[in-house]
Amino acid sequence: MADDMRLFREAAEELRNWGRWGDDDELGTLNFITAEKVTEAARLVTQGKVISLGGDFSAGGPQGAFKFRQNPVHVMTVDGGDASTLVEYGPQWLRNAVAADMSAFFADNPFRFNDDLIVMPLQAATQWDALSHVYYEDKLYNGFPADSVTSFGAFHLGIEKVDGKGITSCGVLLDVVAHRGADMFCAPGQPITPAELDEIVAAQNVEIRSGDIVVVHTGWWTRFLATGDGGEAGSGLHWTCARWLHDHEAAAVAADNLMVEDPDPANGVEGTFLPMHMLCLRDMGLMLGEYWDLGPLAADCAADGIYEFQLVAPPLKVVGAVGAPVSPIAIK
Ligand code: UVW
Repeated sequence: MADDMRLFREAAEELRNWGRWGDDDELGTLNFITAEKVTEAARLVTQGKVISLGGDFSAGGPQGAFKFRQNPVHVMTVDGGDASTLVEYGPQWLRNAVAADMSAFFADNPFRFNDDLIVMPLQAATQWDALSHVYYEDKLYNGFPADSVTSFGAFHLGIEKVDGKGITSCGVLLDVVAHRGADMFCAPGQPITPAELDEIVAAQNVEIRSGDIVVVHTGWWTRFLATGDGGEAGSGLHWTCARWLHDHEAAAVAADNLMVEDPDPANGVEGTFLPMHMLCLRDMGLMLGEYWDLGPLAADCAADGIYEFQLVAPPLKVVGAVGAPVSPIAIK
């Protein structure tokens, strides 16, 4: 049964970090990542293993279920055909315009190259939600006005603002799939509760410390790779996990599913959608990573029993963007 709005309002009051790192702060809980924390993360590298947590950006991506997001459209703008045929056979106007421009490259010259172009929503695949992604009641994180996100982009809390933090820290994988004995996929209707996170922390014999990035394996991406169905909801964190992340001073949270949190309104707060997004992004200033590919990392952690790693996950620095693609890596 959905919780009521009164509980949400109480949580928002208690968890709100506005002013905690100054009135002009645009980093939120990334402030928990100190120089000492970055050094601590580097010390987790002992085996020389590099594990990619990034999904593919391709026409076969997870988009399509929501009409406002599409999969990437990737086209070539220069390829080998241009070198071998365009100069010789292209229509005159094209030869004038392009071939002339490229004659230095293509004529009497062994050098050849390919170029390409991509059109896509910044939220198409593995991504970070910037703090400007979600707001309510006309306010963004730290009280910045919602109308500071304009058709020119976000003047406050754009993704490029996190540049100074990397984003890199200690990552800790919490493997819900293994804990539930699930095959690939945590079924819808069973949100991950704070108590379950505590159980997983105990079972894995790990600790969540200030500045850690919490990485939650639900199995959704592995399931998507197997079925190609990007519309399946699956479960995620119950909205009350926002408090758990707050109490552990997590720097950020990432998961392998669509929204990190459980999207089922029956498990949320009656009268609103995605309450954990609202609390994390707008009240706490805590970024959400979505569509991460966590299958290989989970397999590796199960094999060596080590669930902590150096996480390196810098978003693409798109100025004013409210989210950005990322190809995170875990290094052990
Ligand atoms: C919304 O919150 C609308 O999207 P996302 O799941 O990408 O954060």
